Amino acid sequence: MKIVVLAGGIGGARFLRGLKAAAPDAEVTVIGNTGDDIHLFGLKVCPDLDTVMYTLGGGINEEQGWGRADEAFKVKEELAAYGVEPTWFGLGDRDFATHIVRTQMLDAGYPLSQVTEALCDRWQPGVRLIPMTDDRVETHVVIDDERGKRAIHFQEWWVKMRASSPALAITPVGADEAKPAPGVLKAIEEADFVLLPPSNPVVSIGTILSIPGIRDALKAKTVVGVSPIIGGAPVRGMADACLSAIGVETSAAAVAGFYGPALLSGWLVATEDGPHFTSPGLEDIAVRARPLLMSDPEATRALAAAAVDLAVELS
Ligand code: GDP
Ligand code: FO1
Ligand code: CA
Repeated sequence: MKIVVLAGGIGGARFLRGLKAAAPDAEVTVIGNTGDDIHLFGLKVCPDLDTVMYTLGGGINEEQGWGRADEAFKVKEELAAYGVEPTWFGLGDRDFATHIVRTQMLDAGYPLSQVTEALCDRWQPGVRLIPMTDDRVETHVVIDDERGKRAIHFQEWWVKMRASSPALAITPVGADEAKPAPGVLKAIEEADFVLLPPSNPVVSIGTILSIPGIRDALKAKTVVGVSPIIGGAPVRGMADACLSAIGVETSAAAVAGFYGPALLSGWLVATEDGPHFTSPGLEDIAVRARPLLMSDPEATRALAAAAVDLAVELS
């Protein structure tokens, strides 16, 4: 069985861990979001790719969901002592090594997809991890605060400001001219079905779908998604602030509507949301209510198994 998964960071990575347990023999290709990427201290940082790689490779900080386990912050302290900005983004010493290797290879001329493959040689995530594109795409957020109306990098809005200023717009800068990375369209074409984990619909899945060619390639496929929204709120993080920015309500039904029936064949909502799920215009999407909390390995496996079962049923 060949499965393609579009993934952001924590939600995507945890779902993938469940999928590996639910379908151990499947060949899984992960198309990772790179809109969160940022250049810091001369280094290229790819938070969502690293979160998937570390989570599946056993190197993640489990409590936090991002960054390395057993981490230290000596380099960060030294940079702060020099007064070097930014100080609001916490790169750990172990994590720094990943960004140094990545930047060195990019500077030598390797595309991000090959660099990611090389990093995965160490981590052996058990899936093929491909960035959505080798081109530079960065999500920017337009805000209007006491300093005026301006666009800032997504990480500044998310990490530094904790989304405290409402986003007037969220844009994947560079996406229009970007091409899917080598292997992305072929993996979709060859897949038995495609899964959308409970990743952020706007800045994770939405960004991947903004790369020309990817959404169209998915139209020919059975696509099953898992709602990141339970009972009208994101399970963690501030996805509601992203959904508000694009005028989409924070509910499982509204996210299904945002993806739309042209993309989604099946949609898993939380058990408690099942009875309230009304979907005018979405009658063609097969909706199933299941426990959606990835609270422990067994619950996560069962969730991924439910997504696979629905995809097999609809294929
Ligand atoms: P990020 O890139 O690290 O923000 O991670 P993703 O975009 O992959 O996923 C973030 C989304 O995961 C958030 O909107 C959460 O609501 C969702 N999420 C996190 N844990 C769970 C869970 O246990 N169940 C469900 N259904 N969604 C979850
Ligand atoms: N998130 C934070 O809230 N604060 C941080 O200092 C931070 C550092 C960081 C370093 C490496 C990395 O891969 C991820 C990091 N994240 C941090 C998480 C991450 O940037 C965001 O949660 C996502 O990009 C949003 O999806
Ligand atoms: Ca992300």
